[in-house]
Amino acid sequence: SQKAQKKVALIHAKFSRGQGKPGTELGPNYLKNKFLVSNLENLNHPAVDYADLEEDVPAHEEVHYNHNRNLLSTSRINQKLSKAVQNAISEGHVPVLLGGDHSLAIGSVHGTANAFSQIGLIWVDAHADMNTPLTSSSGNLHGQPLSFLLYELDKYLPKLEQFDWLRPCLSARNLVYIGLRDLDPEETILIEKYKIKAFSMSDVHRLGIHQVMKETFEHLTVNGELLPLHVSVDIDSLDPWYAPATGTPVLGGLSLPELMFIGNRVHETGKLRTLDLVEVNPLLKTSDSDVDKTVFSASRAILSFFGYKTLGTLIDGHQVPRP
Ligand code: 5AB
Ligand code: MN
Ligand code: MN
Ligand code: MN
Repeated sequence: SQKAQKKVALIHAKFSRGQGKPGTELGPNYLKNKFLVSNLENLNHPAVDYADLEEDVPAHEEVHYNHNRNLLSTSRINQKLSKAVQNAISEGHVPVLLGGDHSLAIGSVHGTANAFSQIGLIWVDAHADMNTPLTSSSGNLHGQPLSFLLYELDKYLPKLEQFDWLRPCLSARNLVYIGLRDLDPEETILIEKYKIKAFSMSDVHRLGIHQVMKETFEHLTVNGELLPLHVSVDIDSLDPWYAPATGTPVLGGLSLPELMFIGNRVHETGKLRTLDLVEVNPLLKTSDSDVDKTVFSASRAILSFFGYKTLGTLIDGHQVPRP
């Protein structure tokens, strides 16, 4: 029988104020389904409900900065999230953030970064999420988490007293993007200026996902050892064929098998420390099958990071019956 493996600490984050479309706060209730939980159990990574976070700032108390909305609620939930992630890791679990919008990566990555001396961050997304409050055209914080996290971008941030608790915690050198295909002009400048490792969809086609992962792990290896990994999966990294129910879909994305390949390769390294699955919005649908498809894809994507393969899983003690 297999040795006991880490538990998955599910962190439910019912939050949508990092962007303008209601619905991502419903994500956790859809993502924590029977298929996910029973398969995690079969994979020897049983799930525990670890934390339940929600937006708790009345709309009239929200703080805005120029056109950037909802700084107070975004700061507060991320501060709690960072603590939950750090606690879960210190108890020996692998936290899995069920979002919620991608502004939640501020707290999630901050938590992982503060639990280890150095981490590698793999950001799987159609977007670079590296705007600052000064470059963002939308004013949505879900397009800005990395500007709050990277040491190199600190000098571009205005002073925001709501985020007093937050210090940058990640070097641009330790970030790898996969799936990019919709960047804002300043994001392209920053990726170039700080030589950030970025695999666009075009790179995925040129190299193939196998080579992309090989180079990703090479890049995140320091002194011969792969860094502890935080993987932040935005469901819009997938092509809208696989994940239509999301706020900012972009054509020409990853296939579900490609995303599951990423997950399987990460699982094989044994270095996954935290996983985010964000931006599922069950209200953005033209039919119920749009939600089913998106949740199906998201569940399989999460499971792939814990060893779920299309070939199936060997269950402890399970036998083929004889007559
Ligand atoms: B997501 C855009 N760059 O800043 C912006 O879904 C889109 O977390 C951001 O990747 C998309 O508003 C944020 C235009
Ligand atoms: Mn995105
Ligand atoms: Mn994103
Ligand atoms: Mn495992």
